[in-house]
Amino acid sequence: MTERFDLYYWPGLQGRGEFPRLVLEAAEAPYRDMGRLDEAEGGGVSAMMAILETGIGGRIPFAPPFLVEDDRLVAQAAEVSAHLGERLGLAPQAEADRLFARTIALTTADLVAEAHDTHHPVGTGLYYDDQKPEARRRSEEFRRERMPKFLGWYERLLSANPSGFLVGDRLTYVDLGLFQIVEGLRYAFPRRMAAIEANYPRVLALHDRVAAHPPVARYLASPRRLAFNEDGIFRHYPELDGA
Ligand SMILES: N[C@@H](CCC(=O)N[C@@H](CS)C(=O)NCC(=O)O)C(=O)O
Repeated sequence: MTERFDLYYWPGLQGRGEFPRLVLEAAEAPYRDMGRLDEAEGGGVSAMMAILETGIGGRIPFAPPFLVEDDRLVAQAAEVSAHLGERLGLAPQAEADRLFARTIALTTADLVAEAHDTHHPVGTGLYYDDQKPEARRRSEEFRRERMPKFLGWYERLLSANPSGFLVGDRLTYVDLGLFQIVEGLRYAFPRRMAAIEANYPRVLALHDRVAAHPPVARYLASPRRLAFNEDGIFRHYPELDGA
């Protein structure tokens, strides 16, 4: 094994690539962010498209993000994050905790998909402008029902664990995922988050603890951390927000 990780994701946005990227950064792992790497160095969108076309040894990912490590290829943001967490010391030790961490990661991926669908409820391939009324309806329901349900579930997990982490007694990849969820929801739905986030004090405390983790803090202050924008999963369209 080379111990070098190649992460493939679209350049110019955080998107789902941010979940595995945070794991690599928190572990200070040697990695190449292939979508953002120059074509001359074997990166760029064309390198990503080539793997989406032909795969590596017959392993063809359906969509980014995906990770390549020698002849290994892992796709799906939750699966890549779990794999990296387990490889890089950012996963629980006990098997029961490792399994439950995967449960959390997949639930976080569900939340990400629902956040995406607030602005693309009809079709991923259609423009936002062509699905605005549906986006408004979907966002209302997401803000009213789904945000409290998901955030309340994370809060209950944290209430049940005195360490202040989601699983076990140390930082893991699922804590990094929850950090990103709070960041994303604050960006996309600032009015709604301002109205409800105080109901989730343990979630906020974990968010702040992750942000202060020195490798994460260095990453967040670096140019590698892109700003949120309206190409990603979490988009700020004021008409979709509300208290
Ligand atoms: N369930 C997958 C979804 C992957 C996904 O939808 N990737 C987006 C970018 S965030 C994409 O490029 N999709 C292309 C497509 O679905 O055709 C995951 O969590 O990684």
